[in-house]
Amino acid sequence: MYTQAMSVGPQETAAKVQSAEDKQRSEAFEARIDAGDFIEAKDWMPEHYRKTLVRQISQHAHSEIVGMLPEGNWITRAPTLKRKAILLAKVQDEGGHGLYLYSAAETLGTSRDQMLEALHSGKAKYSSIFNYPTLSWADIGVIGWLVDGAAIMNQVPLCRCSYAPYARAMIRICREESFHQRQGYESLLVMMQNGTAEQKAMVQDAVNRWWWPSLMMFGPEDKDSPNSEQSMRWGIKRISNDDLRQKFVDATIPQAEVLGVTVPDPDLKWNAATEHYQFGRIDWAEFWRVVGGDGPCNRERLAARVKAWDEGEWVREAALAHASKQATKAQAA
Ligand code: BYC
Repeated sequence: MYTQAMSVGPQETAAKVQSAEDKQRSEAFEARIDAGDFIEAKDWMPEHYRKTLVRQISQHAHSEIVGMLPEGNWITRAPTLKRKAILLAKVQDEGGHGLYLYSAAETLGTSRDQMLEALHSGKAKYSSIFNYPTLSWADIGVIGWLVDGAAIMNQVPLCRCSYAPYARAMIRICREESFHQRQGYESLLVMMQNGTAEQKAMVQDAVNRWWWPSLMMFGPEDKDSPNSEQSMRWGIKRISNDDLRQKFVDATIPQAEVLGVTVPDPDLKWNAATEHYQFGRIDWAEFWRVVGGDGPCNRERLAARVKAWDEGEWVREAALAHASKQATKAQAA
């Protein structure tokens, strides 16, 4: 009886063989990661690695697409033709970044429809920063300078992400982000150097509102970041949330001095011993409120995306009908 209970049926044998194979594959995968190899879409990968990538890349894609909204709001109100053309190009670039990133995520076996469904139902996240309003033209310059500046700091290391399709998408995205950052800084410089007192005050007011949310873009402190350890281990993230945030502050404060603006942090000071700026406490309660859906513009942003999706249904249907007509023609030929 005891031996009967211990005997292994064909299904259990298959499961054992399967798990032995998985163990071998998993060890080979980890060895490739340790050797600094890049992983391609068709390579074997652990399910958790795949899920982590789909989560991060799709959130990143959603951030680009939702990120078009606060700026798109100002295209018709840009002060000159030159600024309008720049802003149009920037917002179009962001649409393009979203599309590369959705494509990179699709290589992992999740469809674009599934990702968009997750966004529209409120299940998927996108960057907290896009839940703040753009109240004046200076906000557009500050988004370029601070938000794109923070984005580049976070995204340059992603060009070396262990998942090759994501890393390749990031190379192109970073080149464009660098232009986005510079155009924002330049537009602020013009206002600060040649503008009226009101324009200068408008820039300072925008910096005051965007500074802390920009620092929050890097995510929670390392000690409170549940995904960091494994993502760093797998080479998905190369630099931690706190280290990137510090690099951003160190790079940005000298730029603020050149502009002639201050950041709204009474505790900010240069620490000669560490050779870094020390900064005050981030309001993490605000961060989690915004991430949880209760920021100043969360509902408005999601409603705008859902409306665009619903109103675009006829375009998707027409594109599919055209593609199937072309396929039938090609078959007949
Ligand atoms: N906002 O364990 P953690 C742009 C979530 S677009 C919202 O540290 P992870 C641009 C996080 O997802 C810029 N949620 O997570 C576009 C996690 O929740 P789940 C977008 C955030 O993934 C247009 C939880 O908090 N950039 O540049 O290891 C115009 C715990 O966090 C945020 C990217 O997406 C946040 N700020 O690290 C202008 C870059 N931070 O998923 C500009 C790619 C954290 O477990 N992404 N959370 O439910 C990343 O590098 C990483 O995903 C993060 C977070 C550093 C953001």
